[in-house]
Amino acid sequence: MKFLHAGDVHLGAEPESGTSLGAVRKGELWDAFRDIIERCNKENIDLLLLPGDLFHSQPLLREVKEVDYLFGTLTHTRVVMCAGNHDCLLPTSHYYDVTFPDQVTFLMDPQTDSVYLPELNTEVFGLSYDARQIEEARYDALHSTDAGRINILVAHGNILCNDKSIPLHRGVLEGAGFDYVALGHIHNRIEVSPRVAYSGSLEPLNRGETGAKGYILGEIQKEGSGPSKIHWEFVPHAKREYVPLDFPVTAETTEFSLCSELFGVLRERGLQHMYLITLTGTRAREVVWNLESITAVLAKYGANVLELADKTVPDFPVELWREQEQDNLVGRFINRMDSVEDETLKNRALQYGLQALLARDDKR
Ligand SMILES: [Mn+2]
Repeated sequence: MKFLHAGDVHLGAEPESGTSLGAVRKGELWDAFRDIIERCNKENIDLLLLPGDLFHSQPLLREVKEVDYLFGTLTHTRVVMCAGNHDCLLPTSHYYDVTFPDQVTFLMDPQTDSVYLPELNTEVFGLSYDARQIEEARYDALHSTDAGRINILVAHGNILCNDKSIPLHRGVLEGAGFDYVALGHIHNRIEVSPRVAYSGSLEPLNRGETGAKGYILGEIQKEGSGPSKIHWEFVPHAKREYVPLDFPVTAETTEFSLCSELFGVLRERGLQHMYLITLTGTRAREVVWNLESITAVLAKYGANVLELADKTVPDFPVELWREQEQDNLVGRFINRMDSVEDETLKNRALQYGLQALLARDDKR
């Protein structure tokens, strides 16, 4: 039985809204979901598991209808889904206004629900959020009932901390007799155990969601009532990643050379990605980076630099000034810093102190 587990699709979200990427990203979230449906068809996936937050918020009617249409294009795959905290089943939910095709099961009961799919000898358990916040450990009551079947749980909750969503407990999940537990809610991919996993978000939804995003593709083999064999892997799929990047400069780096070198690195890593860059290292002391203009130049080349921070320090000739400037404040400051024992602290104090002194005099 081949399954595809896609958690936290968050359709309708607009990451980077208010920037030039906003509308693009909103569309890419839908593209990513369409890709999933296409992959299900191409590879004859038996079961698509959507463990909540398919939508980012209460879906619009036209959005539910789009999903309904896409589900209708599935040629082989059965779908089991539930509502998470973001798309919870409030009485006014447009989820109630559409009847998904027969191959889709929406586990809507807020306490305990399941569906048996005889052609797959598989029973899928789960429940749907009926409120944005639920602190009761509702999944703790769910367990497999027939060891002759493949038993799967789709669950939306938090195994790491209490964030007013349903708390999950590793021991309980592992002991409830499930062949696989498809988790949603945490946007990082987490392998809780060989049979319990978060796929993470399908696409990164904010700048904190760095690294590869995608879905889980797996297969379960079961014969008789003995334990099943399972194999699954994470498949990176997101159109773009948020990439944090430290970029070291030297005293030789000029603004033009920086743009050129940085562009080389970004092109190598992929121009589609969204970069969060920190300049590090030692710059020539006369250099003042114009971060806005660097970002604009890189944008002109087609690179998405969303953040550019300057943590470089100026290259002061401390030893030379210690002698040359000993009769003034600069020299006296350098000599006084000798009493600081911690080398890192001393260097940082020298950098900041000299910058402040020189800015005051504007001499150098
Ligand atoms: Mn959630």
